[in-house]
This record gives sequence, C-alpha cells and structure tokens, in this order.
Amino acid sequence: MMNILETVRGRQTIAISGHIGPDGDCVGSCLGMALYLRKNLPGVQVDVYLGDFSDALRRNIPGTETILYDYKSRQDAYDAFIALDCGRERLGDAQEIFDRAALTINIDHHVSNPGTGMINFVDGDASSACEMAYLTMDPALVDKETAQALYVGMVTDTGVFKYSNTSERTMQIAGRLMTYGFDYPAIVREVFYEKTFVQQKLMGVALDRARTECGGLLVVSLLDWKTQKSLGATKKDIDGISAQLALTEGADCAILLYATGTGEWKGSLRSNRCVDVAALCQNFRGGGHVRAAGCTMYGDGEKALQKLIGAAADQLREQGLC
Ligand SMILES: [Mn+2]
Repeated sequence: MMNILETVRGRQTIAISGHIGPDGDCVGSCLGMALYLRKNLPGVQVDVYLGDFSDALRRNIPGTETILYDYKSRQDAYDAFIALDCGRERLGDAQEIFDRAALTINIDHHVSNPGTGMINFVDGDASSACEMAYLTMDPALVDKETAQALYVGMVTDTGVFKYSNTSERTMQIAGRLMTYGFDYPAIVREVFYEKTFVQQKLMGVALDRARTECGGLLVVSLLDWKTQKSLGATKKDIDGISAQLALTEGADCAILLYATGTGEWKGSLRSNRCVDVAALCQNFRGGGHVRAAGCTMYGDGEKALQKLIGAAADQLREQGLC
C-alpha cells in the first residue's frame, strides 16, 4: 500500500496528469490528489496538466480552474510526477514532463498497465483511479473538496456503482466520501445520466444503425465522420453509447466503431459476461478492462468493424457460445 505523503516527502514541485481525453475518473483522481497534496503539503507547488473535458465534470469537480493547459510553458524538471488513471504512454503531451521528472509515480487501475513509474501502485481489481488515490491518503486528512473530486471518479468508472468492478471496498470508500456533505445526487445526475441534446441525437443514430451478430450475442454499430459532423458531435459525445448497446437483452458484447476525423477509427467495447474486451483490444492498438476497453483501427470502417466482430466471435466460439 502506498502513502502518497510519504512517497513525495521533501519534494517541492509536483506535477500531476492523467490520460488524453480525460474522463470523470481521470479528472477526479488528478484533482482529488492535487487538492489533497496542496492542503497537506503547504508551500509545495502542485500543478495539474490535463486536456479538455466536459462541462458537467467542470461543474462538479472542485479545483478545475487550477488546471494548466499549456504543457510547453514549463521546461524545467519537476521533483515528482504522479500519473493517474493511465501509464506513461497515454499521457499525451504531459509525457515529456513525466520524462523530465526526478521521481515518477504511477497510480492506476488498468490491468494492461504494467506500472510505468519508478514507484507504482497499480491494481486491476480496483474500481477506479479515484479508489486507488483514496487508498494512498490518510482518511483523517481528506477534506470535502478532495472527497467530492474522488466521488465523481468512482461514480463514473463504476457506472454509478453497478459494474462488476464495484467491490465491497468501493462501496465502503464511496460511503465514507458521501459523509463529507457534498450534493451527491446532483453529481450522479450531471456527470453520469445527463446528456447534451447532441449526445441524445448521436445515441439515437447509433442505436438506429445497430445490428446484431452471432445470434444476438454481439451488438455492433458504426458512426462515420460525416454523421458526427452533421450533428455537430465531438469525441466526448461518444461516451455511453457502447454501454447502452451492451444493455440489449441477450447480448454479451457491444462494439461501437467511430471515426475521429483523422482517418482513424476508435473502437469502444463493452461486455457483460463472456468476451474479454481488454484482451481483444490489445490486438488492435488498445487496451482497458475486461468489461470495458478501447482500440484504434485504420482503413475502411466496415472492414475494421468486421475484424473486431471476428475477434469477439472467436472468443465466443472458444467458449462454445457461437
Ligand atoms: Mn479510470
């Protein structure tokens, strides 16, 4: 178990960052950690570097106004760098800052992460980076703002405590965080359930175009760039679509393939019981969790989708299901 205050003891400058395309767990863990360190290490400079994220997260996570977006502005080396919710390779522009740091610390819950820091705290069984971050903290030193930031990440990465990554420990930590008195029903509604009108429309198109494979065990859909552009959708509007597809009765695995506008395709995969989507995505420039993972594909979209369908079908066949 890691004690983060012990781990960074004596360091005067600390940088914190997470993965590109930051989600609730990424922003929540980075800000939760920053708020905790700033409060408990007075005089120490704690800088958070993150890419852009949704307004709902901005409204519900304390401290987002302190995030630095200019990665090039700081050329000198930090005394310590804490990478949360990812390994070095998904840090994007913050990778250079990571590489220059005197001490690198990696806190993550992705099974595919072997631990890319000098010091690592990685547990593939943890619900979220926020749960991991909380475990590095002294509960007596956590305040309301830190608690709220961490709660946001736990809510989003567990799908409001309903995915299989939710453990007894997850619920105990979340229960304790709730005692700090922030507006948790508002967080659940705003960061998880509420969608923009564009997201609702995009979801509608994705559902309308969905089809089943392997006798209904797979539900797949494809969103080309033209469709996304016509709705004014951006990457963050994709969130939640594959999870919705996976809620189809009789389905085990959902595959959403969407264009990014740069000639590449991103796969967003979810599974309920049988398909190991982390293993599947590792064969297609990606990774993630057993029940939720992503990958990157090139070339013709329909052909790329066929490859993913084939890989999922292979797994189902090995289990005698398809
Ligand atoms: Mn996460």
